[in-house]
Amino acid sequence: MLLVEDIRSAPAPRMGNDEDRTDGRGDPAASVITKVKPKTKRPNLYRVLILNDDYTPMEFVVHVLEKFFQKDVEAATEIMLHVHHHGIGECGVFTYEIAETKVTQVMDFARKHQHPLQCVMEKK
Ligand code: TYC
Repeated sequence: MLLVEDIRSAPAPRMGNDEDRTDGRGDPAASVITKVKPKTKRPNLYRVLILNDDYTPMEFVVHVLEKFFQKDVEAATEIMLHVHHHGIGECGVFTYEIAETKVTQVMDFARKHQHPLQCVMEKK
């Protein structure tokens, strides 16, 4: 015959390993709440800028903006004129490696054509 005392004194049903909610420090009542942190990180972004000078032809700067920054002739002309009047202007915003590549491409292209055009990058 099964008595109610037998049930009361029986060990508590055991949890499976993956549902053990104790904190591992001896208090079976303490729960461990683990927060799962979403681990997507936004990349650092860098502006690529060109600088004005007195010698690089306007048409060459427009060509650079079309060739390396995928600008149409209207957008390229607007950026070139902004740089001509204000001394510096933004060609685009990129992750580090892409920005570094653009700067190198522009500097190599300017040197090859013997123009003093300067291109730099700056962390946003
Ligand atoms: N100032 C140059 C000129 O008058 C034109 C120019 C524009 C040069 C933009 C560089 O990044 C530049 N020929």
